[in-house]
Amino acid sequence: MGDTGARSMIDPISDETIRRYREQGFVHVPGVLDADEVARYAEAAAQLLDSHMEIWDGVNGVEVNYVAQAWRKSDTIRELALHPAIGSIALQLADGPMRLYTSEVLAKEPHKAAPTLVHDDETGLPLSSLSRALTAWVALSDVPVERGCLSYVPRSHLRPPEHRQEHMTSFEEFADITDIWPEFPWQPRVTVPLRAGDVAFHHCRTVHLAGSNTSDARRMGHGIVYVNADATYRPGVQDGHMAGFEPGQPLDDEGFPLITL
Ligand code: AKG
Repeated sequence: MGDTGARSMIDPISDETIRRYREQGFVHVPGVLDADEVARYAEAAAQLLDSHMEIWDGVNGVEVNYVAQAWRKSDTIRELALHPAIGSIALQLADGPMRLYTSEVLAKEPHKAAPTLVHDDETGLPLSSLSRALTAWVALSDVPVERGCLSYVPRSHLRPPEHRQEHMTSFEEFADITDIWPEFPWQPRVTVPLRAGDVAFHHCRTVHLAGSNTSDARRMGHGIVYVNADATYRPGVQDGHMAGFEPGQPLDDEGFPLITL
């Protein structure tokens, strides 16, 4: 499915990988981080979970234990969020100027975590102008199917606006996917297990979900959210860190660094 083998920081990705991402709305890139990097970032992520963990208690019960704005809370996780190899792939996939918006540590505890509900990321972002926005889901543990890897609906990022929920100002507004896209139950899904160090990228309009963790080990990942460089603030959910921003105001370089190759 994806590129193969470990990569150096400035490797270009193949045209085929880019084509598949644009067509399908997600792509799996193996071996982006080496074993030493995985060990270091996994330790930092575990420390953040010990000190700052929040609980995503969703429609399915406890779906994910997470740390919001993780890159602002740990220098090591900041380094991961700004990792040149991951940022470079994101830029090549997006094909336009991008900035880092946020990052989250995303864990599922063994035998406890429920499936992650079906959603796309655009709905929950308090921003406008998200045509190229994407998430890099970095595996900091092996994530086989049994540990709750993500599944994606191919081409769902291309569905028309009437089948998307572009924005919400409170979680009460969140619409079940079948209400806004009645064809959803009949769409094929692609389940993408990851080895530690692999990264799966998905467009912000790609419909996705994750399984429960029925294994004996914690599932741990780090989601890095990149947005169009000219994205602007649109009051919405999870916007506590945007205090002082006016509606329509562009993101600044200091709080939301530009990604460069
Ligand atoms: C995302 O990164 O967009 C997710 O939805 C993550 C969900 C999960 O980690 O289970």
